[in-house]
Amino acid sequence: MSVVGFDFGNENCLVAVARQRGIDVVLNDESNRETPAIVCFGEKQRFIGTAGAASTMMNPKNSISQIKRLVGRQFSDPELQRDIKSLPFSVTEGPDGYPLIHASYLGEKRAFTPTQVMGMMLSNLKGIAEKNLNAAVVDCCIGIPVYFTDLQRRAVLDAATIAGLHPLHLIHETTATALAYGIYKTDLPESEPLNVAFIDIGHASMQVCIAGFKKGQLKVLSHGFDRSLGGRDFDEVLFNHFAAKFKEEYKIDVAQNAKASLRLRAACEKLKKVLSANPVAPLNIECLMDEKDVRGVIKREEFEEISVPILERVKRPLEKALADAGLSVEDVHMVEVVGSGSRVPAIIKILTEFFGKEPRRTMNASECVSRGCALQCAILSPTFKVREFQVHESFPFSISLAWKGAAADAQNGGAENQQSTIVFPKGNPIPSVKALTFYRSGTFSVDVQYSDVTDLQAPPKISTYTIGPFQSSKGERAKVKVKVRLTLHGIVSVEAATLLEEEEVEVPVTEQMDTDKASGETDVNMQDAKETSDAAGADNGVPESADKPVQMETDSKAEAPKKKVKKTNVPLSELVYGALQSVDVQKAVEKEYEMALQDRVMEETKDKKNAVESYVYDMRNKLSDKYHEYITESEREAFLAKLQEVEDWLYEDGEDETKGVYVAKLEELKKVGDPVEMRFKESQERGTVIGQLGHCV
Ligand code: ATP
Ligand code: K
Ligand code: MG
Repeated sequence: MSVVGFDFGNENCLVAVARQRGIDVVLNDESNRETPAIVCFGEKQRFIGTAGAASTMMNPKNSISQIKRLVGRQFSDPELQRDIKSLPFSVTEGPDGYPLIHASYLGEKRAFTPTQVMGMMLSNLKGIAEKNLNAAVVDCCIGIPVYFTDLQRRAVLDAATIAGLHPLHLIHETTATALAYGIYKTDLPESEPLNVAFIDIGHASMQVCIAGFKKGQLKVLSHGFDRSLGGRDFDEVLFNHFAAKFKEEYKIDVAQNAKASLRLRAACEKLKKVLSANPVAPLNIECLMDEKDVRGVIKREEFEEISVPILERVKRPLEKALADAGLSVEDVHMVEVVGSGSRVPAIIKILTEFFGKEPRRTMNASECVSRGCALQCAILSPTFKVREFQVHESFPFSISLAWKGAAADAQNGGAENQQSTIVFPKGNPIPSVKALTFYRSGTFSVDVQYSDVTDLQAPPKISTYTIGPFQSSKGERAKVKVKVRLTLHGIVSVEAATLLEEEEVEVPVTEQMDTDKASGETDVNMQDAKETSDAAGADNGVPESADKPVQMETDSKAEAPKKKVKKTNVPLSELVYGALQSVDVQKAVEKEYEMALQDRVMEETKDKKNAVESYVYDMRNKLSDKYHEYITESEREAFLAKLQEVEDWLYEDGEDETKGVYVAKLEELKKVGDPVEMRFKESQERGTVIGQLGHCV
């Protein structure tokens, strides 16, 4: 199995692989460690990553970026609405209420889902890993922002499927960073934990994670985030500043021109980076718009002044993470800053003030997420031996199960009889399984939903499960145990429903325990189930006839069933709101295969064309040099003429030919050239032999 970690960023992606000697961030085809998250659709093929970024300026409308902002979000999402305003490509609402990305591909107007485009990017990253490992890559860990909703997490999994990847673990980016930080530390305390705050400011968002480290383990204490606070917001501030300035000075409205906007935004990003290291920075763009060259300059102080509305927001996620961890600033022993967006000095100033200590940059700020992902993958892989290190992850949201009360079940109507209970409270360990017991006489449904959406920008309802049909032997309300799982990816689903029927047979208590173990639940999970019943304060003693339709699973020993329990699986159907159907994912897999094939054919065609071109140049040189003696004058003249003819053809009729045509053309030239080459080689060999003989004498 492959051990690979992917950091899929809004702007930059990184690939880390595990090798026997450690974790390496690998280089892409262009020898860069960072690969831009861009897919550019062309007339003949796609350009992905660095190649995509190179095409952006020439083909802005078909260069898709900021994919991470678009996946798993409804079109009406206000954040998405804000984001698409500054994107150079077209995004519209699809029939399902989710966004569609439009691009011209192979000369046709095409629409793609954000998940599909993310799949293209992941497929490119997979290729980078494969080239470096020289092996197929399927198993991997992918970093995701902690604020990703259930649907966004599912979208990442679908995108991975489209790319032919199998993520073992979608891991929160800041947790990956914490893992990469802690696993190498040999001096972690035995008892009192070392509390470290990790702050990641990327291109579009900010994440905070406070973790407690002890020997051999880390425990995530809390998460904080601002989904829309990152490096690009500073670019936008500068963009608006200069756009207004240029309107006044040069009478041009950059915002009205897609290409000029793109160029100004790119220049502002550069300017921002210069300002991170210098007190003042210039901005010059030639021929920005209406043939006008523009110039500007800004001081860091002024930049910080106009950025106040953004900078003011940095504190909130910090406060929240601290409060949720139940710590005061003095309890935070270390502050680690990562993410390239955090290089803005004003941010560091705020962090220093807040924590009362200098934040540190001991991690590789751009690589730590991918490294942590690869480490996590290595931990999960049986083929790698990794130092014992446990990660106790904490879930950032509260998840409830909601259902209609038993009265509704008894056909009394009454939608008002809606009930719900929190199954996974915020801070719940990941992964986790909990069981709830329902008393019902027929098919019923439960909704999985967020308990609180104030921190989220998502509809509360995640999914609906219909449970049934089932039959109770006594014709009374049957006892149905519903198992809910919070997966390693932070996705919640109802996993199974079991009809429990008691039979009047005396069995020892221990056997009951054994059956539970045999059902595959781990000890941790059993413990979690017990925990819920305490936390939610479920009535353990409610008699079965009570109107209370649901009961949290209690300790199986407390129930002390002296009777044998017959267990029957109850059918379950799942509806996840906004998620792709598996047939659609399958279709997307096929489409991706087709597009990848087209890309490969085009790459090969280019290679074959290049081969013809270099043969022409190479042979021409050799004919006037080392092959000169091995071809007659007239033959040489004819061959040179032929080479010239092919060169001209390459720039005219042969500019845009198929792979087969270039292959044939090369063969045609080689038919003339090979004999010459042969004669040359033969004489060289003879020469060598003679030389050696001569030497011997
Ligand atoms: P995200 O974490 O939001 O998914 P990402 O991981 O792609 O995005 P990073 O690569 O961590 O983001 O950061 C990219 C951002 O950092 C960009 O906005 C870029 O302009 C900014 N940036 C890079 N270098 C500097 C610098 N020297 N000074 C200021 N900002 C910088
Ligand atoms: K990144
Ligand atoms: Mg990042």
